[in-house]
Amino acid sequence: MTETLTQSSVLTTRVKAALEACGVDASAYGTDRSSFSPLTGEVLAQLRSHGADEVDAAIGKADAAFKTWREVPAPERGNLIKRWGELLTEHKEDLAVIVQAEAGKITSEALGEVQEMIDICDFAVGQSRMLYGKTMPSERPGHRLMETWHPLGVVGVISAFNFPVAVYSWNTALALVCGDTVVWKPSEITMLSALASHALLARAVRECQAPADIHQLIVTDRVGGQLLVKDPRVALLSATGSVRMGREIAPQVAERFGRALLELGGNNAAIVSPTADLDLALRGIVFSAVGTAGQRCTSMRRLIVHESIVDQLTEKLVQAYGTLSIGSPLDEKNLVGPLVHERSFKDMEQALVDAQEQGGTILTGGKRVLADEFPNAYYVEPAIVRMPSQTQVVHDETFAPILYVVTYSDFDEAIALNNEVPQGLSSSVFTQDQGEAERFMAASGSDCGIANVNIGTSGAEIGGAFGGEKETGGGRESGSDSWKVYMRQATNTVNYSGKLPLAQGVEFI
Ligand code: UN1
Repeated sequence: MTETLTQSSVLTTRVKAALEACGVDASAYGTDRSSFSPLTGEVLAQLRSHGADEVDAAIGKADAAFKTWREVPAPERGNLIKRWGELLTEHKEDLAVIVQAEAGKITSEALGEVQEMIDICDFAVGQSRMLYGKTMPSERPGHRLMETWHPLGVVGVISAFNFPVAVYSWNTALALVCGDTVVWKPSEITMLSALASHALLARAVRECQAPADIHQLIVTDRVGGQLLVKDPRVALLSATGSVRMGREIAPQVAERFGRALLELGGNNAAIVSPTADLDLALRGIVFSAVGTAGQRCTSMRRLIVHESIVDQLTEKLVQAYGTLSIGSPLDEKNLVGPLVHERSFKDMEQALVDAQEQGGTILTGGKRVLADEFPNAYYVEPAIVRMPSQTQVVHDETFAPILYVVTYSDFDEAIALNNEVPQGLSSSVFTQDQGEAERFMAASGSDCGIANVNIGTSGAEIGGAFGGEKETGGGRESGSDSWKVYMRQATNTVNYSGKLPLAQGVEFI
């Protein structure tokens, strides 16, 4: 995928070819909305939007298809996801080209995102034979007590631009093996990636002769998304985005007693102990702080460093940042691609102004680059800012590559600093002291959903549950037993005794 970007049309041509290879059909295109590339600012394609009636119809179709799909044996439902995984493997490069063009990822990360889809498909296929319920000893003779897991209904998925297809696939692969149907509202920024993923799934659905309507894609904006949030036919609403979005959505889903799975802000920190292997820490920090241009939910935004090593570590970091090449991800040598749009750049600029006003010193970065070559794209130097403490700007998450550095003197203080912010997605500690590692992962340690040791905050595997606490929303997606949120649980008590003993020894007729 190496190519020097000389003409903007090169990118559009590549994307068009990839969309065609994935089987996106002509009816998706129109004149209602444009899909832009953050690489150049160019329009990649124009799309047709779905109106309120079409959103309503999509929910209706998914609801009707649920009635059939829930009756299909789960391992057979798994066969559909197996086929989807095969098609994703076959079209890994095509989909990565589109993800790269729309989300601005470097090639390796764009391919990694599609790999994450393939991985969750594998996981979900296995899970389709493991939708286990428990049996428990009954307190009554001649009774069996057990639980069963049943399909839940329509799952609404609202996904973000930064992982335009992976996070959606975590939800979709599990929801479909669990017997649910899906209505997907992708980010308005990454509609082409969505159309391509949807087309591959639609092909798998056809080939496996699954009910055609089990998967619906709605090309719509916030207003269309609201219809999904408020619709009582949507049993589970899984949404990834900002804390602000979550605050709006959560009460609306709760009001109708729907189920919500929220994956909201991050603001993740790493603690660096004086015992840490600094070379290893350096690589982990740079990947998590700078990868995806700091636009992951799991991006590292805070570094809590022991005061005895802070100068040494920041010096190494500044040096490492100096070697990162920034520019179009179409050029393989670049490790830092663009911010997604001008607003992100403005937010970054503002955060850096605020940080300085709050006593911070910029150690490196923060400037826009390549503005002459790409006047409509926003490439920035990742920034490191030394802060006297975690002031307000450090508490607010800015979705851009800014790493704030603060110091600690004892480990309890470091944990307190880690936990001080309102968000609670990911965290990590770099240490060779086993006691510190254990304390970090203990009940009184990191309060985040992810607590890593000697690894950065980002780049989780699909096998573990993914999600976070506090303002991050509390949801868990992806691996482990996250599948349970996509199903409803029933408890069954079976009496084969021929008598009717009552629980708790109650006597009646
Ligand atoms: C996200 O940014 O919403 O752990 C998801 C990671 C990726 C997923 C990030 N596997 O960084």
